[in-house]
Amino acid sequence: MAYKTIQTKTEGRVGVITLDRPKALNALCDELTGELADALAEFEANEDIGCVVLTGSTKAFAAGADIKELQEKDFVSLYLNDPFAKTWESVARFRKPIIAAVSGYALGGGCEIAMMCDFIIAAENAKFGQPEINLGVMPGAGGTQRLPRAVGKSKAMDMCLTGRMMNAEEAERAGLVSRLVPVDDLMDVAMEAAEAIASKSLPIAMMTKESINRAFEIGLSEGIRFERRVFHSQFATEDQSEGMAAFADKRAAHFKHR
Ligand code: CO8
Repeated sequence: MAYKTIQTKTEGRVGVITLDRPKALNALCDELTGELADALAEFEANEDIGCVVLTGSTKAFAAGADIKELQEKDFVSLYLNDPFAKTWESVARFRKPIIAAVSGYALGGGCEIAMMCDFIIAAENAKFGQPEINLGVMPGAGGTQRLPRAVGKSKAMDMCLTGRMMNAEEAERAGLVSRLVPVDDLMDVAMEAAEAIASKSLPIAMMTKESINRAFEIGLSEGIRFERRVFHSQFATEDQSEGMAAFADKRAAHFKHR
């Protein structure tokens, strides 16, 4: 499908979505969020895709929701028809692994979308922030919930209440990002990670993601019980047989994603 505000491509079993509104620092307007949801649906439906990389430009992953559009909203219109809800759901509930490759600004909804991904690989120039308080609102796409889970209460309060940005080093120290890389290496490193994930069994990778995400929803003993059930069920897959046989035969596994 041809998009206007994003670009998509596939490389092997990896799908890449690049946010592409350079003049507005990839601000998340209605059109872009709609296209992002459509692109994710396409990759979700495509069995040949095993992992997705979501990225922006060198200067901005995304500088937040489009403030010029947000300015026009009122309570009732947002309440009746939140234009972003479909997109947030489509990223947060995306079932395959998805990596955010962040360079430059990841602010407001941009930071929130990055946090909806499974992990964040950041370039050294990355800047994360929830500056909504400067606009007279608070984060509205999971920032007050996912940020404290990622960096703890103190830093989350600091960022959301002062609106200050966190640089890439601080973000890595705080656990918001999994890897910090030079700007020029960002896509190579992200693609390498995505290719590694996509080479594993897709159903097993999806179950792994589902199980880790459960840790943020339920208590420990229920989570362990969930993990054990899913682990047991994996012995019904062809890929479990292949993975263990390949180890015993001292050869590489050839997963069929079945
Ligand atoms: N929305 C719209 N346009 C933007 C945005 C934005 N978020 N960010 C940047 N732009 C535009 C600028 O207006 C400017 O356009 P123009 O050239 O036409 O004036 C262009 O992008 C370049 O921006 P700057 O000139 O400002 O570039 P600088 O390098 O000087 O500054 C900054 C970069 C620091 C990133 C600055 O642009 C900035 O502070 N942007 C706003 C950041 C922000 O406040 N983000 C939070 C937005 S609110 C939000 O995300 C809420 C999400 C929850 C939604 C849930 C809804 C239900």
